[in-house]
Formats: sequence, structure tokens, C-alpha cells
Amino acid sequence: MHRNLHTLLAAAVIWPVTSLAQVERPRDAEAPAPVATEAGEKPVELPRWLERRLEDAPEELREFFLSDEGVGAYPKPERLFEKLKPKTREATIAYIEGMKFLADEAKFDPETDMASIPLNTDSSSFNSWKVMRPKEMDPEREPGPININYYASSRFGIATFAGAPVAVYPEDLEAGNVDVAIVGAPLDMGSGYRGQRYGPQAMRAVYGMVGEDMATMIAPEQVLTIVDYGDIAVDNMSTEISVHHVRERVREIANAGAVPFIVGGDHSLEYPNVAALADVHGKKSFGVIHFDAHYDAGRGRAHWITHGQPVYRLVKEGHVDPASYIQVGLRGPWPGPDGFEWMRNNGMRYHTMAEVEKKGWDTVMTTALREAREGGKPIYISFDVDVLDPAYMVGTGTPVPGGLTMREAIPLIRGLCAENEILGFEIVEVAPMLDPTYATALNANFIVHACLTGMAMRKEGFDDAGYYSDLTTEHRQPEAGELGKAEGKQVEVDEGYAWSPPGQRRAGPLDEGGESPQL
Ligand SMILES: [Mn+2]
Repeated sequence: MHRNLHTLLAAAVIWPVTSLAQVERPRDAEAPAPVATEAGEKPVELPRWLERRLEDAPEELREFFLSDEGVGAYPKPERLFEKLKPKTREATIAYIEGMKFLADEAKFDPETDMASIPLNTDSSSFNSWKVMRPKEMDPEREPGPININYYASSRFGIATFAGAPVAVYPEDLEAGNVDVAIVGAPLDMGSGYRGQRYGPQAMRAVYGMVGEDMATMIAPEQVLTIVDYGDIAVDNMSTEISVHHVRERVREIANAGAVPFIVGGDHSLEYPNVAALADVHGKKSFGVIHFDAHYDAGRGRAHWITHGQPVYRLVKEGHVDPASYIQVGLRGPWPGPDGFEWMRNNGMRYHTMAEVEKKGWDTVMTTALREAREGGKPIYISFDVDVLDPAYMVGTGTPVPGGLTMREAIPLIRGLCAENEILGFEIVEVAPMLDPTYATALNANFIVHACLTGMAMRKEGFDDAGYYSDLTTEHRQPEAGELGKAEGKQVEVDEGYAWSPPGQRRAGPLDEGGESPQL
């Protein structure tokens, strides 16, 4: 799904292709030729037998074979050599011609390919998807968050993120001194596995984003001013156009002094979200903690932005310093060695589930929490829900087994958000239509809740991931019960308690000669 094209091509080359006309060429005295691979890697030496077989091959073919697209496309060139070894010289040449044919066919051809996708700029509705209503059309009101619920309880009425009041404009965020603006971004065009556009509405529809956190006895909505900032408009025919607008809107939230919490949508949103915060707070001024089964630093594909490439583009454009980027939860088949070497070479930290298997959860996560703090920078959290095990997160496009449990994820997120200044948070890849239960949206809400709780802890002065409420984590018996009794705080037993309403007392079990009512 996120594989490098050349790796796919190399894997696909398993059949011989009709040999092209052989061209005689003078023997090259210089051998063996080093194979060009990624910068910094050791060049691969061709075995002598293969070197001899290629001596008479056309120069062009030989050059191709020694390039990044030939042997260089193979993470393990020895495997290719093993495959070629039993072949005849002619069959070897034919095989390499086949490789070259596929590599050439995959490239852009100005004769037959569209270099860009043209848009109808004559359309009178070109910007209609994102044009904002003039404020003169609104009824006059004081700026600030608006409670749109007609019930005192937020559980009914009109669904909003966290049951929170809504804010419409940056002035509302400023006037309300809003701490957290939760905003939807229903974009799923950056993924081949769609349905993430339904994430925001599903997460508004179920509970779990606020309320008392039992570990800390802190209810984030009582400490933080939280609003629902609506959904950012997207053009679900174009990721490129959409991310441009998302960046403008996230920037608007951060400029108004609120922390944006972006509910996706697919992971291509990380690019505009982080770039927007770099616009406001400065490039490389904050770290990113990336929770994901995948590293999402793919590159070199036809589309500049997809849900598999935001990390590379953020690094490449200089918005984030890879040395302040921590990846957590990676597993499954992607990336291969080249991806890990890229992360290593660029100073990026990563904590895979393989590392958890090797060292244990507590050790690895203690390290991750320490690394986040040691950066000393504020942080942005990018939470791709596929970091969770599919048992807890069925509704996502690219699930990978062997992930985090909710019991592991909640304290980790809570701790990160308590110990660090949070500049922004995104939760992406929630595709609720893939889940016939409501668990996907529910668990996604509880992840957001964990971060809101951490931010509330920090605001209350509890900025330590190890903070727990004594009340909920220690029963203190028997001393507590004895004290309760001495202070008259214990329940007074009343056997007739629920048998009849007050004032209409009828025969109950306490009344002599009476009969117990039949229930
Ligand atoms: Mn991802």
C-alpha cells in the first residue's frame, strides 16, 4: 500500500521478456562497477560471473542495471543475483531487459501522460466548496462560544465534539479565551482506503471525549475551555487543493490563541496541520510525536501528498526537525530497511512494536516519554488510529495486527499531554463505516479525552505522567471505613427503602403481619 514503486517493480520482475537486439560493444577493462544506491550506502559489488555475463550487453542496458532503478531498487541485491545465476547469458540479458522495460514504462512520458490534472477555471463555482459566508449575512451577536444546546445536559440536542459549545470565527475563539478548538477535516482523498471523511460526524455522535478521568479525577471540560469549531471544507476530488485550505484554517485557530485538535480525515492532513503550526510558531520550533503502524515518510510517488507521505514532505520543506520527531508503534511490512536507515540518518527517533517485544512496554514507553520531555520543545501529537490494535480499532483503512491496546494508549497520551506543552493534536484515519459497532468512534474519542485530561492536569499543576488520584487508586481500608463510621458518613440501613414511595406507605416486609409486595 505504501511501498516504493521500484520495490514493487523489482518484485514483479519474475518473467523473462523477449530479448532486444544485441549490440556489440568494446570490452570495458574497468570492472567490477560499483552500483549506485541511496546516498551514504555502500555500493554493491557485482559478482564476477555476472560481471562477465554483462560484458557484451548493450551499454545502455548495463548502465540501467547498475543504477538505482536496476540493482539499486533491490533492498537485497543478493536475492536478484541468486535468481540470475542459473540462467544462461542470453536469459540473464533478457531478464534485465524485462526489468528495464518495466522501469521505463512506469516513468512519466510527455508523449502520452498528463503532466498535471487540469481544472476548469471557467467554472463559476470554482471556489464554492470553500467560500465563506460574509459576516454581514449573520445575525448580530457578541463574539464568543455559543451553546447550541437547548438541554442543560449536552448528551442530547445537537451533537458537537465533546458536547462543547461551538465557535464560528477566530473572534469567537479570542473572545472566549478558548483553550482547545476541535475541528473536523473530512478529507479522505489522500488514501486509497477511504471512508475517513465520516470520522468527524461519528466522533460527534458518541460520548467519551470529555468527563471525569478516573485515573486523575480531573474532568477536562471543567478546566479547559473547549469548543467545536465545525468542519473545515475540503474538496474531496483533490487532496492538493484541500490541504492548502486546511493549512489556512488551522493557522487561523492557532493565531487566535487556541490549540487546534484536528479530527480527520486521512493522514495526509498531518502535512497542512503541522505546516500551519510552523507558520504560526516558527519552523522547527516544536517536536512531533507520531503514533502510527506506518512511518508515513514515503517519497518519490506521482502524488506529492498522500496519507503515506506527510512526514517526508514536512521534513523536506523544513517545517519540522527530524531530530525532534519521534515515531511510536511502527509494525508490519512498511517501511523496509531503507525507511529505517532514512530515519536513522536524519536523526529521527523511532519505537517499533518489535522494540516493545524485545524490551517490554514500560521500558520503551518510559524512554519515549523521556525523549519527548528532553527535547524541551512544545509538541504536536499526530495520532493515526491504526497504531491501535485492530481489536480496538476495526474502522480504519490500513489496520495492522500487534498494536497498542487502549489500556496502553490512554496513560501514554495522557502523560505526554501533561508533561509537555501541546501545540496541536490530530486524530486521523477513523473510518467508522468499516466498523459495524460504535467502538471505533468511541475509542477515538477516549484517545482525545486522554490528551485533554493531560492538558487539564498540566493547567492544574500536575505535570507529571506518574500523577494519579489517591482517591481512585487506593481504597485505604479498613481505616477509611472506620473513619466514615465514626463521622456518621456510612449508609443508614432502611429495609423499606425502595418498597413504596414516601407518603403512600403500604404493607412492607417491616410491617408486622404484612406481606412482602410481589415484584
Ligand atoms: Mn498514518
